[in-house]
Amino acid sequence: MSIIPIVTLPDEKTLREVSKPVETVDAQVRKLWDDMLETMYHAPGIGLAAIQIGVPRRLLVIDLSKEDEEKQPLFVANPEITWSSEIQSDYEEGCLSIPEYYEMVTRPAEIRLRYLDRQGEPREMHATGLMATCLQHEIDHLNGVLFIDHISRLKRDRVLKKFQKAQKLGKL
Ligand code: GNR
Ligand code: NI
Repeated sequence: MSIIPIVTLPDEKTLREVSKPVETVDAQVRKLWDDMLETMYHAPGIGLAAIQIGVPRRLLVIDLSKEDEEKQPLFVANPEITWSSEIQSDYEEGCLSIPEYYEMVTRPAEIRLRYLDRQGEPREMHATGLMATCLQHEIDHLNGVLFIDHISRLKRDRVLKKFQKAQKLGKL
């Protein structure tokens, strides 16, 4: 397994890409998932989409376990949200591709999901709470969407400008 550099703003060329489905869950996909997981644990973060390490495939990993608990990695390929609750919930989100920026985001509180698991078997799951938030955040990445797209334009433009400026000053 390897730790791979995470793509951050202002690299919107990469982060805005729409990722393509994987055709089969093979050894290459499992290797990519393992690298994503190691990169995510190292960051540290609770979720990671493949595009965040520069690979435009519809793959993500999530692990919500606490530091003192056994790890609980979730490997997801080609996710599709089949249902979202009318009820919304607010959560303060962050993103490894937008370091050190946190903002409240409103999303459906519960979702149902179809995806392929680590064996390539189709699965369904119902997610609530942080898992529902995190899955929606990661699936957004697969579609080139960032959590700042769910906040006010003023705040979004301010964040984008900050990262553009930091890069110009050689601080990224
Ligand atoms: O580590 C992460 N924490 C987080 C917190 C609230 C909502 C979403 C997330 S996902 C984020 C890692 C990341 O950027 N995944 O794409
Ligand atoms: Ni993110």
